[in-house]
Amino acid sequence: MSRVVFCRAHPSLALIKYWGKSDSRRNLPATASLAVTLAGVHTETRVRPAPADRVTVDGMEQPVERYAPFFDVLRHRLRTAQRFRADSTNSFPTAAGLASSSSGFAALAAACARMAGRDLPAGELSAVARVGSASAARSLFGGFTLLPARARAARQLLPEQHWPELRVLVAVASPQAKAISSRQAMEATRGGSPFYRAWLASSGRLLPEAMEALQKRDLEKLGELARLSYSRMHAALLASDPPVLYWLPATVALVRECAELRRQGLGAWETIDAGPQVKVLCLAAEAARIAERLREAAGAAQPAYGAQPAYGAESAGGQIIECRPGPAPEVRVEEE
Ligand code: 2P0
Repeated sequence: MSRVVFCRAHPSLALIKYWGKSDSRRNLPATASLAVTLAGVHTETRVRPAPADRVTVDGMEQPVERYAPFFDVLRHRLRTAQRFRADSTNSFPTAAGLASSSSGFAALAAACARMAGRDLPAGELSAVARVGSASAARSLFGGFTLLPARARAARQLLPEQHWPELRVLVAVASPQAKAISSRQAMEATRGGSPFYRAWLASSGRLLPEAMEALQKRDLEKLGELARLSYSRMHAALLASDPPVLYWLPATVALVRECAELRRQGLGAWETIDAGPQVKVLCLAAEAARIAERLREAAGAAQPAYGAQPAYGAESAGGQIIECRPGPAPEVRVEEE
């Protein structure tokens, strides 16, 4: 019998976005991010001892160099020479702007620490996960989280029970992996967008108001601030040289549908990450009605040029995944 460590972790959706690094080598964020950990979507990772580090995601071997800085810091922090084999699966499209790297590195950090026989505090695991992906620092905590600018670790602001009626409808505009990673796109924005400095300044101004709206469970206020955050992030991206545009026709259709829903008195506020998907904040009582409208809007949108057949029948129909504030990663030891 051999020991396997299993971890299920949930992606972290930023309402106020992290976009840009203050230190690329250490992977420190240039902007503070305010996020919610999402139940309803997850990464499941199984870790075993191995002669060399190896990672698969949904059965696909991952490039070792992408994981090397993370494993180096992990081993240093755990004071071990252990190498790991990790096999991950996502319950949602990978590398498509659904924050698979947040839940992925969070699960990996938690599972490897347990395999090495060390249960580090969540704050320490958060700092290790951040080296893999800064958003993963937030996924080590449930509920509502903050990763301050230039911070090495995230922290929990409020538990998931703070706002049990909150829903996030994830509208999948395309399940295809993105052509440009968020890391590349962030660097492109920092190096080539004249709006980068304005983005940093504006992001810092949105944060205190957003924290207050979250504390008060004021969805309208929080939703409007989340809209400003993603819109300004994408405006800076679009002004990069060369420009980066993650949006597809279904993305635009979904943004417009949210505006129409609000005009009709329904509370639906969208946010968009480094990909074409649209995530819509709403309350449980209106979630089913809003989901139906989003499905219709995404389904009616024209497919992306040249993106058939992956952007075909099923995806163009607009898959909607209903999420709610979720828990911290769950870790357990299995025998096989
Ligand atoms: C976020 N995103 O706050 C922002 C908003 C996408 C848009 O964090 O370079 O995979 O690995 O630290 O965390 C996606 O980027 O980037 C991301 P790295 P990450 O959730």
